[in-house]
Formats: sequence, C-alpha cells, structure tokens
Amino acid sequence: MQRTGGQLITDVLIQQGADRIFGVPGESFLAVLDAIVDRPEIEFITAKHEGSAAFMADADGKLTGRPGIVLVTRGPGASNAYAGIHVAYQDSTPLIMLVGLIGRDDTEREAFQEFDLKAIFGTQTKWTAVINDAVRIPELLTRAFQVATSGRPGPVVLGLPEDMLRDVVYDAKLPARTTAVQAAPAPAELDKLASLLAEANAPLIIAGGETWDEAACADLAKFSSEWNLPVACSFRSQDRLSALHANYIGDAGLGINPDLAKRIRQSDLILVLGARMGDCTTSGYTLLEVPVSAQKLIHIHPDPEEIGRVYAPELGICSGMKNMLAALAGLVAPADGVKWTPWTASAREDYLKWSTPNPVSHGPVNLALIMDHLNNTLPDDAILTNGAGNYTVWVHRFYKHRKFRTQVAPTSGTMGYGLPAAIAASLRHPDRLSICFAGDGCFQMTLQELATAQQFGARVIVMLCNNGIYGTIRMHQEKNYPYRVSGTDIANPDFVALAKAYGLEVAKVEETGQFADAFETIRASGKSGIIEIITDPEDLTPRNSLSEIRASAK
Ligand SMILES: Cc1ncc(C[n+]2csc(CCOP(=O)(O)OP(=O)(O)O)c2C)c(N)n1
Ligand SMILES: [Mg+2]
Repeated sequence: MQRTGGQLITDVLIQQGADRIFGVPGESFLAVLDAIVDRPEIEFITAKHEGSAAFMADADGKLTGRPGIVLVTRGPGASNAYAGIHVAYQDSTPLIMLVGLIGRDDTEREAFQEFDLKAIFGTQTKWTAVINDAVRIPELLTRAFQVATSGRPGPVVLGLPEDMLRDVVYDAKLPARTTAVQAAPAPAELDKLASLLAEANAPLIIAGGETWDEAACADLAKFSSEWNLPVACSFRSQDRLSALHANYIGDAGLGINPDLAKRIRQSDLILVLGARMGDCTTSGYTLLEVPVSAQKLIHIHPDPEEIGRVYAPELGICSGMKNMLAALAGLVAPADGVKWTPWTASAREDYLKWSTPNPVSHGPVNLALIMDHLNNTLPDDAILTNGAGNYTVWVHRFYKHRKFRTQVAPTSGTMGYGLPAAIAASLRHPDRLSICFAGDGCFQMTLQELATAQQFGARVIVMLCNNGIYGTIRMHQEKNYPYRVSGTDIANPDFVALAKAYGLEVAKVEETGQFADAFETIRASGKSGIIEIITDPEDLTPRNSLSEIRASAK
C-alpha cells in the first residue's frame, strides 16, 4: 500500500481519533487538504484567522480531553496562531498544531515565508519538531498525541515541509491509539495526606487544572462530602464541583471574594488538587507567602516539576486527577466526624452571600441580575465561554456551574477566545447551548468567526457586553494614572447591523428587564444570535464603580 505524506498525516490523525481539524488553508499543505477529500471521517473547519483556529482547537481539546488539532501555513499563518498555542500552554490543554513549511531544498535561504519553527514555538510547547522524512510520520505524529495528553497536558507543534507531504511511503504501519500516561498516588503518600488532614483544624481544597473527567468530579464531590471539606476552584476551573454542592465556596481567581481570600490566608492546610499555584489563583502570590507558606500545603499535580515551582509543599504528590480523586474518594473519614464542620459551613455562607446579585447598578443594566436569570433558565449542561475583560468578573462570580466542562475559558486571560471557543463547543456538542460572553473589545478580536459559525452550522449565542471601553485596562489605568485616559476608549460599529450582515439573529438590551425576552427570542429561533447588552462604563466591577476606583487611586 502506498500513501503520500499528506495521506499518512490524515490517516494517523484518524487512527488517533481526530475527527476535526481547525485551520486556514495554505499552499504549503495542499497534500493534506487533498487527502481529506477522500476521508469523510475527518473534516476541515475553515476559520477566518489562525488565532481563532487555534482557540477553537484549544476549546475542543478542553472539551474532549484529546488533542485539539490545528493546521496552518508557515510564517504568517503560524505567527497568527501563536496566541492559541500560548493559551494551550498556560491552560495545560492537549493540542497539536501542524504547520505546513517550505520545501526542504530551500531551507536557510530565507525563502518565501520561511521561519524557524523551533525558535518561535520552542518555549511555549511541550515539544516542537519538524518531520523531515515522510516515513517517520506514524512515529512522530503518534508521539505528539502521547506527549500532548500525558502528564501535564499541553501543545505540540510539528512542522511539515511541503515536499515531504508529497513523498510516497510504502506499507507504513500505524501505531494504535495512544492512552494518556498519568501518575497515581502511592499508598504511603495517601497515608501522609490522611495524617496531615487529621492534624488540621481549618483545611480547604483548591481544585482545578487539567486531567479531570466527570468521574473525577464525582469523586471530588464524594470526598468533599465525606470529609466535609470546603472546596474552592482555581481561576476558570469552576466546574470541577457543582456550585450547588453544600461545600462549594467559590473561585480563587481574579476578582476573588475578599472573604474567601481571607479564609485561604487563615486556613492551616491547603490541599491543591490539580491546579497550578499560579498568579491568578494566589492573588498575585499574596494568599500564600513565597516560598514557604504559613498554611501547610499539599500540592497534587500531574507534572512533578510543577510541585515546588513557587511554594515548597509539606507534601507533593505527582498524580493525574482521575487517579488521585479515585483514591481520595476511597479515603475513610473519621467515624466521629471532623473538627472543621463550622468552618466549612461559614465558608459556604460567605459564598452564598457573595454570589447573591447586588440589585443596585449604576446604569439601567445590571449584569448580576442577568447572570441570575441565566442561573434559573439555562440547562445544567449549557457551555459558557469567554475571553478577557471585566465583564467576566460578573460571569465568574454569579453564574453557578453545575456540570463538568460547562466553563470553557482561558486561564491565560486571552481576549478574543470566547467566540471561537463557543463555535468549537457547538460543533462538539450540537445538542447543548453554547453561550459566548464577550466584551466589546474582546469580541472585536475574533468576530469574523461569525462567518465560520454560519458556514459550518455552529449555533452560538453571544452575550456582547458593550461598555465602550477596554474596561479592565481602564480600571488599571484609573488605579495607577487617575483621570488620564489614554488608549482605553473604543469607538464601536453598529453591532445590530453587523449581526445582520452575518445573517444572525440580534437583540439589544438597554435595561435589565429587556433581557429575559431578548434571550428567549434568540433561544427559540434555534439560530445563532447576538444579544448586545449596553452596560454603563461606571459599572466597571460588581464592587466598585469607575468613579470610586478613580477617587481611591493613590
Ligand atoms: C489578546 C489580548 N490583548 C490584550 C489584553 C489586555 N486586556 C485584558 S482585558 C482587556 C480589555 C477587554 O475589554 P472588553 O472586552 O471590552 O471588556 P471590558 O473589560 O470592557 O468588560 C485588555 C485590553 C489581553 N488580555 N489579551
Ligand atoms: Mg468593554
């Protein structure tokens, strides 16, 4: 049997279970596009920008636990995609990016669009390589699946020289589908964990990161219930435990509940399950002292090198979350109960107070009440996506996630992520509602993907929070340079006309009371739509107005 390099790439992808490639076409990989023509098992989703294609692949990777696949062309295409590789790296998402390169004969001439793949992507991937010999496609592409999913998941970038893709290979053998390799806790480590818990008076869990699945989340719920442990989730990992669970106490992220921050400081044992102890989760490395925290720390992470990166833990365990939670679910709680029951109950009280919408806003639209309406109307499995901006603070604070993988959002804080992610989510789960939250700034980074949604039949509802400013940056600006506005205003297009130009349903909400009908109309249409929500720039955060932030600036 003979196959071209392009056919072999396609065959290995299919063998590994990939059914969708996100990308923008390039002349460098025509041989792959050609091979796809004969393989209906895999489809090419043509995005309108490689950055969006990479965001789509990242979202798909988050949703499936298998690598999202992105295929782009050399210099300009790969450079455009870079933002998505950065997301996958910081978010620990399994992702494989294939990059069509110049022909091998022209290397080092600075040929048309030639660039150094390893130099560009080397520091933001788990592995970057060029496949120079088509015979090695099964080996190297299969390894990409193994690397992207094992340990701490992340992106792999493979370069495909154009002429290599046309080479013919005879009788290639394709390896079987890979299985992610994840560590598991040793019995002695579990014993140590249990004895540290037994000594604690005010423990709490911070859950997040990757390598979870529904069973791991169910195990977390069981472990937390049996030991009556309060569970906070790390930044944008809020769907690891239902917000309705009696022990869910909120998210340790940007815009953290000050009471939760205080509680993390006061706790005497922090059990970190899967999260990196990163900037956003530690409120800029302030909730715990670097490098030795006052609280005893148990850090469990799928990558041994992540343990002790910033904080020296009392106990570090290298484990995937499925293995770890399965073990914890089997850990027998003390028969006479635990000491910290009132601590857990008061932490829950703090969360319930914090997530109850404040009925007052400066403008006629109150995003907190809109989020509460969605709590009451969205099905449990609706998927919410977002990018970066202060509008996300309302989403994270007031929306109550009830199921795993209903939050698809970049922990790397990347603008423009929400719409491509919602498109990928809708393609993966056409039966579920896919809701994108975006600011006016965020949305304008990738809004051209509305055309992609229409082309491939994705159904997304965009909640466009329009305040006419780059709100987050205005907030920082007013804190640091009050009254000196520079670069943070936005002159917006007519979003209603824009939605119509893309053939979408559209509604404009100028006061809170209009939202319910607007949402219902768009939902009932069964089509993609935009709800433009006009918010007052004064409502800069749910806690402080723009004027208050300005007035309290040093
Ligand atoms: C790709 C990218 N560029 C710039 C930033 C810096 N940034 C973070 S939030 C933000 C403003 C977002 O504005 P908008 O989407 O309108 O949301 P708002 O804060 O107004 O609610 C900017 C510019 C970023 N995080 N990502
Ligand atoms: Mg804005």
